[in-house]
Amino acid sequence: MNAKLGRIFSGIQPSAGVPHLGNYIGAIKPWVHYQDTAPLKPILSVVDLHALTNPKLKPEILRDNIFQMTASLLACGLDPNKCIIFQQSTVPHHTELSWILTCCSTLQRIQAINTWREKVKLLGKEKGAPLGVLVYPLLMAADILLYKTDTIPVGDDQSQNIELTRELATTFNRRFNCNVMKVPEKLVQTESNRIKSLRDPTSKMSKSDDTQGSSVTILDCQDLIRAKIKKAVTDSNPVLSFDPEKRPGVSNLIGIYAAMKNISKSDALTEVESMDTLQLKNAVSDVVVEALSPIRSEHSRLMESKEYLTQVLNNGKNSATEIADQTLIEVKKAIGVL
Ligand code: AQP
Repeated sequence: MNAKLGRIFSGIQPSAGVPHLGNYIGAIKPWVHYQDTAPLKPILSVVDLHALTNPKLKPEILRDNIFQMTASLLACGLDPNKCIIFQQSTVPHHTELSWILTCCSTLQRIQAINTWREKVKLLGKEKGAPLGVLVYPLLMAADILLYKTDTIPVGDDQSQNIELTRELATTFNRRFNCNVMKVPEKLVQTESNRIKSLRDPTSKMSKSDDTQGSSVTILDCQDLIRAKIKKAVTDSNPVLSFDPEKRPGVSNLIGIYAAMKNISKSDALTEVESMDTLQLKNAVSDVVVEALSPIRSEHSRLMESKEYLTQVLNNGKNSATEIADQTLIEVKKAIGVL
């Protein structure tokens, strides 16, 4: 048990129903580890309200994605008896606290966070992007502060949002002369743990990237996995080495190999050093196929039972609401509306 971890909160957007290899390696595998090592049940949210920042997401797709994502998390090994899994919008406290925090922040402060510029670019709507793309860090702050979170495992691209959350917690406590907000610590994933796109290994593997073959999803069949990895962009140097700066494609594959085998990158390099690029791709495909096959069949079994998935989310909602209720009452008393 790692007492330092305290309460962990993390979220995943159901912007696509099924996580990709980056989500699996960078987030879900660590969550499975935390559910056995953290002293309090980790809280994991299917953050559907965040997915609304994508204006292209259709209601019937989102509805299905929420089930698909929940089934994916369970199939990957998350155990509803060891963690709290819930759908964000079923706990309205998130939006309520988000508004209160919006009134504690400034436009200038939010505009200084550069993730919104990237999101606007990604959505391709410089003029028409939803305001949520700008203010989502305040909803994220509410997600975290509502559960008096101690530790937030995040990718380095989310560091600015966590800094904002920490600042908001401190400002709130100072302004309202209270100790309601817990200032969370971030557990930053280094750049080297980021899984890159198979088509462009200089950018991260992403659910919103619709370039064909850019990501492997956890439900891809064996043939598709092998085909995508075979086409992964590498370089013309036949000798393998690990150098994410100069050789992003090859290094990404070595990183995937290491993560799927639970070994260090240097051990992975030792194992694959004598291979050529095609052999490396085959070796990576083998370990990915081996790890994902049972997940794929468990996912399809779980999708047969929507009642069970609904029950898991309902139980999660009840547990999350119990904690969120408590915090929101304290917040309301502090700001003078209760
Ligand atoms: N490429 C990646 N490598 C390692 N970890 C990753 N994560 C995402 N992409 C990679 C981690 O997955 C968790 C959930 O991510 P998210 O759903 O909140 O959205 P994201 O970080 O914005 O990831 P995507 O795939 O690019 O989703 P969309 O396209 O919906 O925005 C997070 O812990 C994240 O660090």
